[in-house]
Amino acid sequence: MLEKINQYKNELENISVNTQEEAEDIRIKWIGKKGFVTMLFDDFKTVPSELKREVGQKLNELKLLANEKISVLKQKFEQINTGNVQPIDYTLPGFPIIESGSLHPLTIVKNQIISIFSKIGFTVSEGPEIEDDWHNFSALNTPDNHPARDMQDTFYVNLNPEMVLRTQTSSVQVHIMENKQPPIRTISPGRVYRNEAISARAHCQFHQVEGLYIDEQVSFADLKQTLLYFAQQMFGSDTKIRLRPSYFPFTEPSAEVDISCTLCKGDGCNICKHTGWVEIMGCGMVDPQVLINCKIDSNKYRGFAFGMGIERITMLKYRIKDLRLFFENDVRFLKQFSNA
Ligand code: 2NM
Repeated sequence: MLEKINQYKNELENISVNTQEEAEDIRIKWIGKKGFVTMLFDDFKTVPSELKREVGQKLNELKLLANEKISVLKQKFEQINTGNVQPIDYTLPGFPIIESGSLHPLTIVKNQIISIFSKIGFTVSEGPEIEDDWHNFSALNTPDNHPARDMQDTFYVNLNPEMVLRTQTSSVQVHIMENKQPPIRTISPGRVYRNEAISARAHCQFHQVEGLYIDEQVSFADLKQTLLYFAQQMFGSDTKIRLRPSYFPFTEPSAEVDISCTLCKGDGCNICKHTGWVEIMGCGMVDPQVLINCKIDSNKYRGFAFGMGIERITMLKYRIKDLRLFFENDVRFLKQFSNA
């Protein structure tokens, strides 16, 4: 009998079925009323009493094995019938996994600039990208013969000398000054266009934030402190600024603003071309003629203004070496800003 039990055990191990019906046949054949296992239990009566203990134990093992094997065979088809081939793990992420997008680095930095200036009372103003000559040039004291108007720099719309793609967002501020009396404290972020050959350092489209503050007692010292505040918020509290005399048609005096090189802390590196300083924007006191052009009393009011390229600030902040990356929308580039 022990031999038979062992033989049955081996047979059981090797059973496989292809249909639910086959599985049911196996059940009847093994543990049904006249099944192998059931019959063995009947035969148990004939086992000599000194062997009953050992044979009984083996027989029970065989019964367990048979029950287990048959329940596994049956389960296979129950799962297929209900469509649950495998138990569901509810903790797994959904499928297909939908990748979430991220903000463009220029948007991240633009938002940061807006946030920095809004803390000191600047509002945000926006305006059209297609402008007339007055708002883009004439009101800003840029005379007819000024090189900035040259065909090489400015995109004219349908070659109409009156309509241009704005070359700077100061055009937005002309609208503001025309429509609102001081105090004015606003920044204008937006896209601008210049007819330049595309390279690592130049593009025919880029983004600016220009700032304007007009009130009765606005001074150059206010301008300097505002720019220092901005530079330290943007690049860290140990950042220094330096102003160099410059020229813009719409400001007098005018200056270029440098920050101490964030990379080498002034020691000299490639980014600052070993000077310890990097240029980040232009600024100046609004030329009284610009105020007059916009119907603001230039005896009563004064203002400062500044303008920066968002690309430039972003390149410095994230050490990006090629301007073209901002406009190619290569996800391998964009992905890197998903945590920013
Ligand atoms: C700059 C540099 C200096 C500027 C001037 C004005 C306005 F409208 F008030 F005249 N807005 N922005 C300005 C001044 C822009 O960008 C390099």
